[in-house]
Amino acid sequence: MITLLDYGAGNVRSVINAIESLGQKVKIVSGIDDLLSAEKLVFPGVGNFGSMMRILNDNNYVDALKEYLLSGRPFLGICLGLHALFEKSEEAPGTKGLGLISGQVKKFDIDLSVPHIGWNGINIKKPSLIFNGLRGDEKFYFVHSFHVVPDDDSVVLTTTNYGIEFVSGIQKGNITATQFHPEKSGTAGIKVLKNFLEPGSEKKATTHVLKETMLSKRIVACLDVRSNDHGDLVVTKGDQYDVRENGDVRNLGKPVELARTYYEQGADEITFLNITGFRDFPLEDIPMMDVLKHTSKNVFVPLTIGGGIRDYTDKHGRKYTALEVATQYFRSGADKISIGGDAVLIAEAYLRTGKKTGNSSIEQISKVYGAQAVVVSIDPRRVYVSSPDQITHQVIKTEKIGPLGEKYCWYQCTIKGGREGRDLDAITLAQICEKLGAGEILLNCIDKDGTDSGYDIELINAVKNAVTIPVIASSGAGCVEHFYEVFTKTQAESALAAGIFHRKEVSIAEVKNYLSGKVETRLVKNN
Ligand code: 1PR
Repeated sequence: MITLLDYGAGNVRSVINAIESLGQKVKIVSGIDDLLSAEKLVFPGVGNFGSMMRILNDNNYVDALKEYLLSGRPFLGICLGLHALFEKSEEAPGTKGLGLISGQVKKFDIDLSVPHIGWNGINIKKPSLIFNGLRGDEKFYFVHSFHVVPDDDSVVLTTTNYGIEFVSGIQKGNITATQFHPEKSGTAGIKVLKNFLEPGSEKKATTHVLKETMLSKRIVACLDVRSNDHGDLVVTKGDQYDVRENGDVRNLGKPVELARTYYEQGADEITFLNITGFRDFPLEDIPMMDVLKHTSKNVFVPLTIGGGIRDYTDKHGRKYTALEVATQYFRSGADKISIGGDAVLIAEAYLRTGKKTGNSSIEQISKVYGAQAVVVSIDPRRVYVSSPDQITHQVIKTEKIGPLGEKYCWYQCTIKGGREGRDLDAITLAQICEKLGAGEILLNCIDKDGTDSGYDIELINAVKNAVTIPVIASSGAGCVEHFYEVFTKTQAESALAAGIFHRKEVSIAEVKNYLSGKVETRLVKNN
């Protein structure tokens, strides 16, 4: 029996699913006695150091947890479960950590995008049972803005390079903790968990020693989901956001099955967009929750869900906050949520007042679950202008001359699935959302969606250069070369595609094989 300490934030379901996939049972801590009597304890966490320690203190878990850690019984900490072991964190100055490892947690101070999101390697510094059976060149999934700095080098188990060489794993006696998420790291991560749950006796040294690890560019498979006219939940795909063909909603498959297929092909992430979420209430949309629950049972890469994340009043007058909606999604197996229409309205309000209210969905979800869990999905449409002074929006000079010979354009934000254009440009939206606490931008483009004509490089560069958070380029991929183009002509961290994968024109494995040797990616055969 594995005991799991769930302090109420982030996606513990995926850790439970990963452990259960290895045939083990999980008991969730519901009181101090569960901690004290645990045989093997896993402490996963995403979110904020301050709120984690507050919850541990409020539940009187701190002393029991320390007692467990000092007892010599096996412990695996993941992400914040690693940070908790340290004395303090720059994420919450003044808040004390458990202090079992001397040192502190610091914010990344680098020129690269923060959070550090994605698949990166590890340099294994000492033999450990948890790496038995691994070669050492596998990639693992990271998502964090802070990293640990132990005082004593002897506890360092692994390091990873991202602007600096930082400590990505520690081991001290019975205590093992990783910055990366084994439960989200495909088969390599599952192997690490298995080694923790059923350790052999022999520490086999890994055979591959990396000099410097590299963050991979991510390939994201996107599943636009909605009910068709017969009431079945289907994966659909639009052509410039029009998902109907001869009057019917295009049906390209079943969400859970397709997600599993893409996971097996090597998708680094799966995104579900509930594309009618703007008009329905997601908490009444039980099938969508079920999609997440079933998918997260056997898909061990990050899952993002978008659609309908906003404050809502139901037909009985009960009010729900966007945070409550997001919490249900996290509890169902999502690692990140994506906010579309609501982000536009929030940014418009911010532009009117110039003030952060702290009440917006972006701020609230980011505060509780961390910036890395909040993606803002932008649905812009290109609008040509003959001169930049014609409008107040951020305008770019374009090489694709407009129909009336215009040399400039701006990207107008839309809401309600592209149905309503707003007086806000995509660059400004991205900048405001970053300020309010978003951790990533999913940058669609209505003009390119479903066209197979390649990504809108000008749009991606304009937005990427305006923010410091990672950007997922989306819309228009029609062949493997388009992925190469977006990664070499822009600094986007990820490329998302839908149609070519659903129509089986190109598989994810083919994209990765094409990029191999040209662009850093996670090759499935290596993981
Ligand atoms: O506004 O918070 O409820 O979120 C709704 C979400 O649903 C938004 O993220 C919005 O992008 C999405 N959405 C709404 N309507 C549509 C539609 O297609 N009618 N889909 C829609 C957006 C675009 C991408 C697509 C890429 C790649 N889909 O998801 O997957 O363009 O496609 P391609 O590779 O085939 O070119 P809210």
